Amino acid sequence: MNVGPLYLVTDRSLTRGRPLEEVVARAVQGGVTVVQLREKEAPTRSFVELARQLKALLALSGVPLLINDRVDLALAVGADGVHIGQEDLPYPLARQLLGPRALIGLSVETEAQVLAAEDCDLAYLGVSPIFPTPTKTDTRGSWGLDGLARVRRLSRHPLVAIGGLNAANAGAAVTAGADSIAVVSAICLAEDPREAATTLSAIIRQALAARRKERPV
Ligand code: TZP
Ligand code: MG
Repeated sequence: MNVGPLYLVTDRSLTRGRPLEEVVARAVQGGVTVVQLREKEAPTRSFVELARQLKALLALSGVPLLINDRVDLALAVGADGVHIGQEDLPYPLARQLLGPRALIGLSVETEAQVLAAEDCDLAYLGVSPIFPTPTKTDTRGSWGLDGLARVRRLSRHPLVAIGGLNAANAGAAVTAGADSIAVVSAICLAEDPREAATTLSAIIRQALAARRKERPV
């Protein structure tokens, strides 16, 4: 299973007070192809509850649900997979626990991490962050579009670009090598998350089509 071109990462503090399910439902109507539930502060009990709600919501459209960091919660709620970072459960243990069908995405912040990930059976590599972003500040620097292009040359995995991406730069990120664009604020904070997703989806798909034409595989 592929995560598709438009990837929504949730942040309940950036929904303008709207319930997360409402924002996610609208975003899916606009063309989001995968949702990652990311909860850095929530107690386990509320994290599980949210995951259950999103799973039920997403089941209606067949959009996969990934859980950030917490392999145990992904297993508990029957999510489609997890997104792990370099400080989380190591890939082999996540794979062992979740089984061969689970989607596992891994964040990379350095070229050494990109190379180490070649041995993993990943759904995607999260190239993080492309640009500095107020949404996540505990990062070691940013890849930029040149860095993203370097990762493209080094990795066999599909690439999800994240960090500071929006309608103005998503096309350039695809041209540089991203197969999928992940956003938090460009959708969660949007006045109309459905419209924001529709616009982003069109831009990304257009850039992917142009890239295929330019560089047929
Ligand atoms: N990982 C790397 S950057 C980031 C995460 C979760 C936040 C991206 O947020 P935004 O608002 O799309 O820049
Ligand atoms: Mg993590």
